[in-house]
Amino acid sequence: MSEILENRATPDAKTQLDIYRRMIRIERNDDATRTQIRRGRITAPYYSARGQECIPSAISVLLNNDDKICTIYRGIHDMVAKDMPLRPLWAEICGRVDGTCKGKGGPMHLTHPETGVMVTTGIVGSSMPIANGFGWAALLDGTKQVTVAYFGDGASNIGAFHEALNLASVWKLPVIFVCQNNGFAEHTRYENGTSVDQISKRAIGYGMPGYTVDGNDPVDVYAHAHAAIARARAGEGPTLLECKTFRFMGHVFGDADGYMTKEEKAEAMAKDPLPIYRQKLIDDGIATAEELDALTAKIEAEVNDAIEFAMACEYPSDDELRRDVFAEEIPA
Ligand SMILES: Cc1ncc(C[n+]2csc(CCOP(=O)(O)OP(=O)(O)O)c2C)c(N)n1
Repeated sequence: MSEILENRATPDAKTQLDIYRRMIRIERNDDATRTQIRRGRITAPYYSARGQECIPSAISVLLNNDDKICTIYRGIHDMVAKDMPLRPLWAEICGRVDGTCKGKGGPMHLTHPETGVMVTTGIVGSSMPIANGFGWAALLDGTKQVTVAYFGDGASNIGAFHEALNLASVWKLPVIFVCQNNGFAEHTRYENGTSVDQISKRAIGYGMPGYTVDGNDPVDVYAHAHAAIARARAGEGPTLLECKTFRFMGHVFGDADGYMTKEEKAEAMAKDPLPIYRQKLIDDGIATAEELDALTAKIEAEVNDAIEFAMACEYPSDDELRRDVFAEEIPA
Protein backbone atom coordinates (compact mmCIF):
# COMPACT_ATOMS: atom_id res chain seq x y z
CA MET A 1 0.00 0.00 0.00
CA SER A 2 1.39 3.42 -0.93
CA GLU A 3 -0.11 5.18 2.05
CA ILE A 4 -1.67 3.96 5.28
CA LEU A 5 -5.36 4.77 5.64
CA GLU A 6 -6.22 6.26 9.00
CA ASN A 7 -9.71 6.36 10.53
CA ARG A 8 -11.16 3.47 8.52
CA ALA A 9 -14.94 3.79 8.11
CA THR A 10 -16.87 0.55 8.55
CA PRO A 11 -20.23 -0.23 6.92
CA ASP A 12 -23.09 -0.80 9.38
CA ALA A 13 -25.29 -3.92 9.12
CA LYS A 14 -27.83 -2.29 6.77
CA THR A 15 -25.07 -1.08 4.45
CA GLN A 16 -23.39 -4.49 4.45
CA LEU A 17 -26.65 -6.07 3.39
CA ASP A 18 -27.04 -3.44 0.68
CA ILE A 19 -23.53 -4.24 -0.62
CA TYR A 20 -24.50 -7.92 -0.77
CA ARG A 21 -27.76 -7.11 -2.58
CA ARG A 22 -25.80 -5.28 -5.26
CA MET A 23 -23.28 -8.11 -5.57
CA ILE A 24 -26.03 -10.70 -6.06
CA ARG A 25 -27.80 -8.41 -8.55
CA ILE A 26 -24.58 -8.31 -10.59
CA GLU A 27 -23.97 -12.05 -10.37
CA ARG A 28 -27.55 -13.04 -11.28
CA ASN A 29 -27.57 -10.55 -14.15
CA ASP A 30 -24.21 -11.80 -15.44
CA ASP A 31 -25.30 -15.43 -15.24
CA ALA A 32 -28.52 -14.61 -17.11
CA THR A 33 -26.63 -12.75 -19.84
CA ARG A 34 -24.32 -15.68 -20.50
CA THR A 35 -27.29 -18.07 -20.48
CA GLN A 36 -29.24 -15.97 -22.99
CA ILE A 37 -26.24 -15.78 -25.33
CA ARG A 38 -25.66 -19.53 -25.04
CA ARG A 39 -29.32 -20.18 -25.87
CA GLY A 40 -29.06 -17.95 -28.93
CA ARG A 41 -31.69 -15.51 -27.67
CA ILE A 42 -29.27 -12.59 -27.90
CA THR A 43 -26.28 -12.00 -30.13
CA ALA A 44 -23.90 -9.56 -28.50
CA PRO A 45 -20.25 -9.23 -27.49
CA TYR A 46 -20.17 -9.75 -23.73
CA TYR A 47 -17.34 -9.07 -21.31
CA SER A 48 -18.19 -10.82 -18.08
CA ALA A 49 -17.00 -9.28 -14.82
CA ARG A 50 -17.78 -12.43 -12.80
CA GLY A 51 -15.48 -12.26 -9.76
CA GLN A 52 -15.34 -8.46 -9.67
CA GLU A 53 -18.76 -7.90 -8.01
CA CYS A 54 -17.48 -6.56 -4.72
CA ILE A 55 -15.71 -3.46 -6.07
CA PRO A 56 -18.55 -1.37 -7.54
CA SER A 57 -21.01 -2.69 -4.92
CA ALA A 58 -18.98 -1.46 -1.95
CA ILE A 59 -18.40 1.87 -3.73
CA SER A 60 -21.97 2.44 -4.97
CA VAL A 61 -23.49 2.31 -1.48
CA LEU A 62 -21.59 5.57 -0.89
CA LEU A 63 -22.85 7.32 -4.03
CA ASN A 64 -26.03 9.29 -4.71
CA ASN A 65 -28.04 9.18 -7.93
CA ASP A 66 -26.47 12.44 -9.09
CA ASP A 67 -22.93 11.17 -8.53
CA LYS A 68 -21.59 9.89 -11.82
CA ILE A 69 -19.75 6.82 -12.98
CA CYS A 70 -17.81 6.48 -16.23
CA THR A 71 -17.00 2.93 -17.12
CA ILE A 72 -15.84 0.58 -19.86
CA TYR A 73 -16.99 -2.33 -22.04
CA ARG A 74 -16.58 -4.63 -18.99
CA GLY A 75 -18.77 -2.33 -16.93
CA ILE A 76 -22.30 -3.70 -16.82
CA HIS A 77 -21.54 -4.77 -13.24
CA ASP A 78 -20.66 -1.15 -12.39
CA MET A 79 -24.03 -0.01 -13.77
CA VAL A 80 -26.01 -2.73 -12.01
CA ALA A 81 -24.23 -1.83 -8.76
CA LYS A 82 -25.26 1.82 -9.30
CA ASP A 83 -28.88 0.56 -9.31
CA MET A 84 -29.59 1.21 -12.95
CA PRO A 85 -33.06 -0.27 -13.67
CA LEU A 86 -32.81 -3.61 -15.45
CA ARG A 87 -35.65 -3.25 -17.98
CA PRO A 88 -34.03 -0.43 -20.03
CA LEU A 89 -30.63 -2.05 -19.49
CA TRP A 90 -31.79 -5.31 -21.06
CA ALA A 91 -33.70 -3.52 -23.81
CA GLU A 92 -30.44 -1.79 -24.73
CA ILE A 93 -28.45 -5.04 -24.64
CA CYS A 94 -31.06 -6.50 -27.00
CA GLY A 95 -30.95 -3.46 -29.32
CA ARG A 96 -34.58 -2.41 -28.69
CA VAL A 97 -36.07 1.06 -28.83
CA ASP A 98 -36.96 1.01 -25.10
CA GLY A 99 -33.27 0.70 -24.24
CA THR A 100 -31.30 3.41 -22.46
CA CYS A 101 -29.90 4.62 -25.81
CA LYS A 102 -32.94 3.62 -27.90
CA GLY A 103 -31.21 0.38 -28.85
CA LYS A 104 -28.39 2.16 -30.65
CA GLY A 105 -25.65 1.79 -28.03
CA GLY A 106 -25.78 -1.93 -27.37
CA PRO A 107 -24.11 -3.75 -24.47
CA MET A 108 -20.84 -1.83 -24.73
CA HIS A 109 -22.40 1.65 -24.69
CA LEU A 110 -25.06 1.91 -22.02
CA THR A 111 -25.83 5.31 -20.54
CA HIS A 112 -28.51 6.16 -17.95
CA PRO A 113 -28.16 9.71 -16.60
CA GLU A 114 -31.07 9.25 -14.13
CA THR A 115 -28.91 6.92 -12.04
CA GLY A 116 -25.63 8.68 -12.84
CA VAL A 117 -24.48 5.99 -15.27
CA MET A 118 -22.70 8.08 -17.85
CA VAL A 119 -20.70 7.18 -20.91
CA THR A 120 -19.28 3.74 -21.22
CA THR A 121 -16.51 3.36 -23.72
CA GLY A 122 -14.74 0.65 -25.67
CA ILE A 123 -11.60 2.76 -26.05
CA VAL A 124 -9.22 1.54 -23.38
CA GLY A 125 -8.29 4.36 -20.97
CA SER A 126 -10.93 6.81 -22.13
CA SER A 127 -13.20 6.70 -19.08
CA MET A 128 -10.71 8.82 -17.10
CA PRO A 129 -10.53 12.08 -19.12
CA ILE A 130 -14.33 11.95 -19.50
CA ALA A 131 -14.68 11.60 -15.73
CA ASN A 132 -12.48 14.68 -15.38
CA GLY A 133 -15.01 16.55 -17.54
CA PHE A 134 -17.80 15.64 -15.11
CA GLY A 135 -15.54 16.60 -12.20
CA TRP A 136 -14.80 19.97 -13.76
CA ALA A 137 -18.51 20.56 -14.38
CA ALA A 138 -19.25 19.80 -10.71
CA LEU A 139 -16.64 22.36 -9.65
CA LEU A 140 -18.06 25.00 -12.00
CA ASP A 141 -21.61 24.29 -10.82
CA GLY A 142 -20.54 24.32 -7.18
CA THR A 143 -22.14 20.94 -6.43
CA LYS A 144 -20.76 18.22 -4.15
CA GLN A 145 -21.10 15.60 -6.88
CA VAL A 146 -18.29 13.11 -7.31
CA THR A 147 -17.43 11.00 -10.35
CA VAL A 148 -15.97 7.52 -10.25
CA ALA A 149 -13.87 6.47 -13.24
CA TYR A 150 -13.64 2.69 -13.54
CA PHE A 151 -10.94 1.07 -15.68
CA GLY A 152 -8.73 -2.01 -15.87
CA ASP A 153 -5.07 -2.59 -15.11
CA GLY A 154 -4.21 -2.50 -18.84
CA ALA A 155 -5.76 0.98 -19.09
CA SER A 156 -3.31 2.30 -16.51
CA ASN A 157 -0.60 2.02 -19.19
CA ILE A 158 -2.43 4.27 -21.65
CA GLY A 159 -1.42 7.92 -22.02
CA ALA A 160 -4.91 9.12 -21.10
CA PHE A 161 -4.52 7.62 -17.60
CA HIS A 162 -1.39 9.71 -16.94
CA GLU A 163 -2.82 12.89 -18.46
CA ALA A 164 -6.08 12.50 -16.55
CA LEU A 165 -4.43 11.91 -13.17
CA ASN A 166 -2.12 14.87 -13.68
CA LEU A 167 -4.92 17.29 -14.58
CA ALA A 168 -7.28 15.99 -11.89
CA SER A 169 -4.57 16.63 -9.32
CA VAL A 170 -3.69 20.12 -10.61
CA TRP A 171 -7.35 21.15 -10.73
CA LYS A 172 -8.32 19.23 -7.54
CA LEU A 173 -11.15 17.49 -9.36
CA PRO A 174 -13.70 15.43 -7.37
CA VAL A 175 -12.85 12.23 -9.23
CA ILE A 176 -12.05 8.79 -7.81
CA PHE A 177 -9.96 6.70 -10.17
CA VAL A 178 -10.81 3.04 -9.54
CA CYS A 179 -8.63 0.46 -11.23
CA GLN A 180 -10.21 -3.00 -11.18
CA ASN A 181 -6.97 -4.93 -11.41
CA ASN A 182 -8.03 -8.41 -12.53
CA GLY A 183 -4.50 -9.43 -13.45
CA PHE A 184 -4.93 -9.46 -17.23
CA ALA A 185 -5.31 -7.04 -20.13
CA GLU A 186 -6.99 -9.18 -22.78
CA HIS A 187 -4.49 -12.07 -22.85
CA THR A 188 -1.49 -10.20 -21.44
CA ARG A 189 -0.46 -10.91 -17.89
CA TYR A 190 -0.11 -7.92 -15.57
CA GLU A 191 3.67 -8.26 -15.13
CA ASN A 192 4.28 -8.43 -18.89
CA GLY A 193 2.72 -5.05 -19.54
CA THR A 194 2.95 -2.94 -16.38
CA SER A 195 6.12 -1.37 -14.99
CA VAL A 196 5.19 -1.26 -11.29
CA ASP A 197 4.20 -4.00 -8.87
CA GLN A 198 1.31 -1.84 -7.59
CA ILE A 199 -0.61 0.58 -9.80
CA SER A 200 -1.39 2.65 -6.69
CA LYS A 201 2.30 3.67 -6.59
CA ARG A 202 1.70 5.74 -9.71
CA ALA A 203 -0.41 8.12 -7.59
CA ILE A 204 2.81 9.39 -5.98
CA GLY A 205 3.91 10.86 -9.32
CA TYR A 206 0.67 12.82 -9.56
CA GLY A 207 0.53 14.12 -5.99
CA MET A 208 -2.57 12.26 -4.85
CA PRO A 209 -3.24 9.47 -2.35
CA GLY A 210 -3.03 5.98 -3.83
CA TYR A 211 -4.14 2.74 -2.19
CA THR A 212 -3.99 -0.91 -3.11
CA VAL A 213 -7.11 -2.55 -1.78
CA ASP A 214 -8.35 -6.14 -1.51
CA GLY A 215 -11.01 -5.94 -4.22
CA ASN A 216 -12.68 -9.09 -2.91
CA ASP A 217 -13.22 -7.67 0.58
CA PRO A 218 -16.26 -5.38 0.75
CA VAL A 219 -15.17 -3.87 4.06
CA ASP A 220 -11.72 -2.93 2.72
CA VAL A 221 -13.13 -1.44 -0.49
CA TYR A 222 -15.78 0.46 1.50
CA ALA A 223 -13.23 1.98 3.91
CA HIS A 224 -11.00 3.28 1.11
CA ALA A 225 -13.87 4.47 -1.08
CA HIS A 226 -15.33 6.28 1.94
CA ALA A 227 -12.07 8.18 2.47
CA ALA A 228 -11.67 8.96 -1.25
CA ILE A 229 -15.25 10.21 -1.65
CA ALA A 230 -15.04 12.34 1.53
CA ARG A 231 -11.81 13.88 0.22
CA ALA A 232 -13.40 14.61 -3.18
CA ARG A 233 -16.56 16.12 -1.65
CA ALA A 234 -14.43 18.32 0.62
CA GLY A 235 -12.71 19.82 -2.43
CA GLU A 236 -9.37 18.18 -1.70
CA GLY A 237 -9.10 16.45 -5.05
CA PRO A 238 -8.75 12.98 -6.55
CA THR A 239 -7.65 9.59 -5.22
CA LEU A 240 -6.40 6.49 -7.01
CA LEU A 241 -7.77 3.17 -5.74
CA GLU A 242 -6.32 -0.04 -7.10
CA CYS A 243 -8.70 -2.90 -6.24
CA LYS A 244 -7.08 -6.28 -6.73
CA THR A 245 -9.35 -9.00 -8.02
CA PHE A 246 -9.60 -11.69 -10.72
CA ARG A 247 -11.98 -12.29 -13.60
CA PHE A 248 -13.28 -15.84 -13.72
CA MET A 249 -14.24 -15.81 -17.41
CA GLY A 250 -12.20 -15.19 -20.55
CA HIS A 251 -11.65 -11.67 -21.83
CA VAL A 252 -14.81 -11.82 -23.95
CA PHE A 253 -17.58 -14.41 -23.76
CA GLY A 254 -16.52 -17.46 -25.76
CA ASP A 255 -12.75 -16.89 -25.66
CA ALA A 256 -10.62 -19.67 -24.25
CA ASP A 257 -8.70 -18.65 -21.15
CA GLY A 258 -5.59 -20.68 -22.00
CA TYR A 259 -3.40 -17.84 -20.81
CA MET A 260 -4.33 -18.62 -17.20
CA THR A 261 -3.05 -21.74 -15.49
CA LYS A 262 -5.64 -24.12 -14.06
CA GLU A 263 -4.00 -23.70 -10.64
CA GLU A 264 -4.22 -19.91 -10.55
CA LYS A 265 -7.82 -20.01 -11.73
CA ALA A 266 -8.72 -22.56 -9.06
CA GLU A 267 -6.94 -20.49 -6.42
CA ALA A 268 -8.80 -17.33 -7.49
CA MET A 269 -12.15 -19.08 -7.58
CA ALA A 270 -11.60 -20.34 -4.06
CA LYS A 271 -11.61 -16.65 -3.10
CA ASP A 272 -14.94 -15.98 -4.88
CA PRO A 273 -16.20 -12.94 -2.97
CA LEU A 274 -19.87 -13.96 -3.14
CA PRO A 275 -20.01 -17.16 -1.03
CA ILE A 276 -17.37 -15.79 1.33
CA TYR A 277 -19.32 -12.60 1.98
CA ARG A 278 -22.60 -14.50 2.27
CA GLN A 279 -21.09 -16.69 4.99
CA LYS A 280 -19.68 -13.64 6.78
CA LEU A 281 -23.12 -11.98 6.88
CA ILE A 282 -24.59 -15.15 8.36
CA ASP A 283 -21.74 -15.62 10.87
CA ASP A 284 -21.98 -11.98 11.98
CA GLY A 285 -25.74 -12.34 12.53
CA ILE A 286 -26.57 -9.72 9.89
CA ALA A 287 -28.90 -12.03 7.94
CA THR A 288 -30.04 -15.64 7.98
CA ALA A 289 -29.45 -18.06 5.12
CA GLU A 290 -33.21 -18.03 4.44
CA GLU A 291 -33.27 -14.24 4.21
CA LEU A 292 -30.37 -14.23 1.77
CA ASP A 293 -32.03 -16.96 -0.34
CA ALA A 294 -35.23 -14.90 -0.46
CA LEU A 295 -33.22 -11.86 -1.57
CA THR A 296 -31.62 -13.90 -4.38
CA ALA A 297 -35.02 -15.17 -5.51
CA LYS A 298 -36.37 -11.61 -5.61
CA ILE A 299 -33.44 -10.45 -7.71
CA GLU A 300 -33.76 -13.43 -10.04
CA ALA A 301 -37.38 -12.47 -10.64
CA GLU A 302 -36.30 -8.88 -11.40
CA VAL A 303 -33.72 -10.12 -13.94
CA ASN A 304 -36.19 -12.51 -15.62
CA ASP A 305 -38.81 -9.79 -15.83
CA ALA A 306 -36.27 -7.47 -17.51
CA ILE A 307 -35.29 -10.12 -20.06
CA GLU A 308 -38.86 -10.90 -21.08
CA PHE A 309 -39.69 -7.18 -21.19
CA ALA A 310 -36.73 -6.57 -23.52
CA MET A 311 -37.57 -9.49 -25.81
CA ALA A 312 -41.09 -8.13 -26.28
CA CYS A 313 -39.89 -4.61 -27.22
CA GLU A 314 -39.67 -3.30 -30.78
CA TYR A 315 -36.44 -2.66 -32.67
CA PRO A 316 -35.82 1.00 -33.52
CA SER A 317 -37.40 2.12 -36.79
CA ASP A 318 -35.27 3.10 -39.81
CA ASP A 319 -36.03 6.75 -39.03
CA GLU A 320 -34.94 6.33 -35.43
CA LEU A 321 -31.73 4.59 -36.50
CA ARG A 322 -30.73 7.64 -38.53
CA ARG A 323 -31.40 9.99 -35.61
CA ASP A 324 -28.72 10.96 -33.00
CA VAL A 325 -25.99 10.31 -35.57
CA PHE A 326 -25.66 13.89 -36.77
CA ALA A 327 -27.16 17.04 -35.23
CA GLU A 328 -30.80 17.55 -36.21
CA GLU A 329 -31.18 19.83 -39.21
CA ILE A 330 -32.44 23.27 -38.22
CA PRO A 331 -34.63 24.86 -40.93
CA ALA A 332 -33.06 28.11 -42.18
C1 LIG B 1 -7.04 2.36 -27.15
C2 LIG B 1 -7.36 0.87 -27.25
N1 LIG B 1 -6.32 0.01 -27.46
C3 LIG B 1 -6.57 -1.32 -27.56
C4 LIG B 1 -7.86 -1.80 -27.45
C5 LIG B 1 -8.14 -3.31 -27.55
N2 LIG B 1 -8.45 -3.82 -26.20
C6 LIG B 1 -9.73 -4.04 -25.85
S1 LIG B 1 -9.84 -4.60 -24.26
C7 LIG B 1 -8.18 -4.53 -24.04
C8 LIG B 1 -7.56 -4.94 -22.72
C9 LIG B 1 -7.81 -3.96 -21.60
O1 LIG B 1 -7.48 -4.53 -20.38
P1 LIG B 1 -7.77 -3.86 -18.98
O2 LIG B 1 -7.67 -2.39 -19.10
O3 LIG B 1 -6.91 -4.53 -17.98
O4 LIG B 1 -9.31 -4.17 -18.69
P2 LIG B 1 -10.05 -5.56 -18.44
O5 LIG B 1 -10.53 -6.03 -19.80
O6 LIG B 1 -9.08 -6.50 -17.81
O7 LIG B 1 -11.21 -5.27 -17.56
C10 LIG B 1 -7.55 -4.11 -25.20
C11 LIG B 1 -6.09 -3.95 -25.34
C12 LIG B 1 -8.90 -0.87 -27.27
N3 LIG B 1 -10.18 -1.25 -27.16
N4 LIG B 1 -8.62 0.47 -27.15
